[in-house]
Amino acid sequence: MQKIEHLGIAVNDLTSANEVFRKLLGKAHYKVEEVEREGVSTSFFTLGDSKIELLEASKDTSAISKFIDKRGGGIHHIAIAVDNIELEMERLKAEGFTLLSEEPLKGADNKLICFLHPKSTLGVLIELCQDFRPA
Ligand code: CMX
Repeated sequence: MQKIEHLGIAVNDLTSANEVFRKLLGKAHYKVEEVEREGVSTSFFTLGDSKIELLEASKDTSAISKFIDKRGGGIHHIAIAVDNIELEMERLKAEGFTLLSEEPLKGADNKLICFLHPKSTLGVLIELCQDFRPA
């Protein structure tokens, strides 16, 4: 486990949230990316060695849509950078954590990712992510 790679924040409206975070951080987001499989539109801001990811639901069935309906917007997940996601998944599974996928998935911002169920991590949704540079 290396560091907090990013914090994910669920928002109702990405355009107005980008503006709030532009004012807050004093700089604009560096990318916007759709993650079709997850039904989300995302934007990323750098913050020192870490990042902030804003997430807006692009489908009613998205995890972000359900989260916002239940809890309103706010911190949705903590993403931790790892060197070898498959080894970490194996280790965490053996430690009794519940993984939300059997294999790493392709996530936003050139990452391989795997989520851990918040019921197994004290109510906090954790994402593992490893850099992924397709050849
Ligand atoms: N943080 C903490 N708790 C959360 C949570 C979150 N982000 N999302 C859901 N929960 C809690 C709910 O509050 C609920 O708790 P209670 O039973 O105490 O009410 C419980 O988990 C079950 O939640 P639910 O609303 O019934 O939703 P599901 O069980 O259908 O799904 C989860 C929950 C975590 C399995 C699902 O949201 C998931 O698979 N998340 C991972 C994928 C994801 O979040 N994708 C969006 C981001 C993608 C990206 O970053 O690119």
